[in-house]
Amino acid sequence: MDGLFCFRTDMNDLDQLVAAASADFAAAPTPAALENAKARFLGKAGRVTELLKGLGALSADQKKTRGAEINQTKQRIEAALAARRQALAEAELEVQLKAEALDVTLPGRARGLGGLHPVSRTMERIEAIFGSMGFEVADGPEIETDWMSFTALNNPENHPARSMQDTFYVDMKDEAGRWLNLRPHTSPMQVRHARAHAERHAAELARGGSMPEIRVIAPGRTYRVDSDATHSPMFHQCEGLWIGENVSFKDLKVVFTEFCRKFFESEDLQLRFRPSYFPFTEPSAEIDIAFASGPLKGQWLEVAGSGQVHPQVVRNFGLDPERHIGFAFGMGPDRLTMLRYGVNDLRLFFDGDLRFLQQFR
Ligand code: 2NM
Repeated sequence: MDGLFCFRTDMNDLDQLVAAASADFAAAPTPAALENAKARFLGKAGRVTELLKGLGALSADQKKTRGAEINQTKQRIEAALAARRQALAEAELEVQLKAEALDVTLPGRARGLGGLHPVSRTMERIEAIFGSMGFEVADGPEIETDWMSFTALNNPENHPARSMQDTFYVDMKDEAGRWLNLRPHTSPMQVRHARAHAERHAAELARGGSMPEIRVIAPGRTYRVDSDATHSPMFHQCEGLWIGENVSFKDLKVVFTEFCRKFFESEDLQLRFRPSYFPFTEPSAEIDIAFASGPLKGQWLEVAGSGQVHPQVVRNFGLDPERHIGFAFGMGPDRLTMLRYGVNDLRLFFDGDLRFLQQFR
């Protein structure tokens, strides 16, 4: 006999059965244990079923009364079972909620904020300013042929720029049997752009017609065998080219002065064109600027090289230098970035140290 039957003697056998079931259910710690307890009372061989089987021995009247009492008992046990099931489910949910609790007041784990590299920002500024003056942006390969990097630009065959001390070569030859190079300046993009332009308008030109002006800048990575605080083997250049029928040095001055004022956000900036030499321009000039205020006030700083495009270079564009003239210039966006932000070591830009780069975000 189950000991639990004896804990309240004032109850009849059916009340005691309900109490025993409730106690068993309450003692079941898990839903699985509860289903086992249920089987002991309501299952095929359970206590309630046993009681129902006992009805057969009773008279019709007793059967009716006792049958109704057993059915009530069964309903009370089922109600106790349902209550315990619900309590267990709620407890389980409570445990789960505790385990998966989220402190919504914790600071978020922010995704690292990306940002443009300072030199990329300079490039974008340069493109925007020249864009506002009607310049297109050229593109081109970083691995170039000897003709594009040197010959087209009027470099003599024995020019030192061609030497391995200055230019990186790639272990592969071009169609002319010359080693390919990592372009040492962005001029090849200008040459490719100008030649494509000339070819596009060749038919009109042959008929004596005119061609739209070439007005383009060529920004990009360039490579030279050079490495110290102010030179990186990979650096950036942005060159500009304006070719038309009546484009003069005066236009170069206007365009470049406008560029410097916009780029350095200074209207009282001074410019100086200092005679110089490049194989691809004649005459040639270095462009110096001086700020009217700030830490560099009054100091002449070289920011670009420039000149009227050499007739041989115009010919290499596929154009007639008697008809098409213009100017070109070249500058270093890395140096412009150093000037604009007051950075004194170029290598910082290319070390990839986020502590440095994040300051420009
Ligand atoms: C410079 C200085 C002067 C230049 C020349 C050309 C081209 F393609 F027209 F020949 N592009 N860039 C040039 C002229 C570059 O950099 C210091």
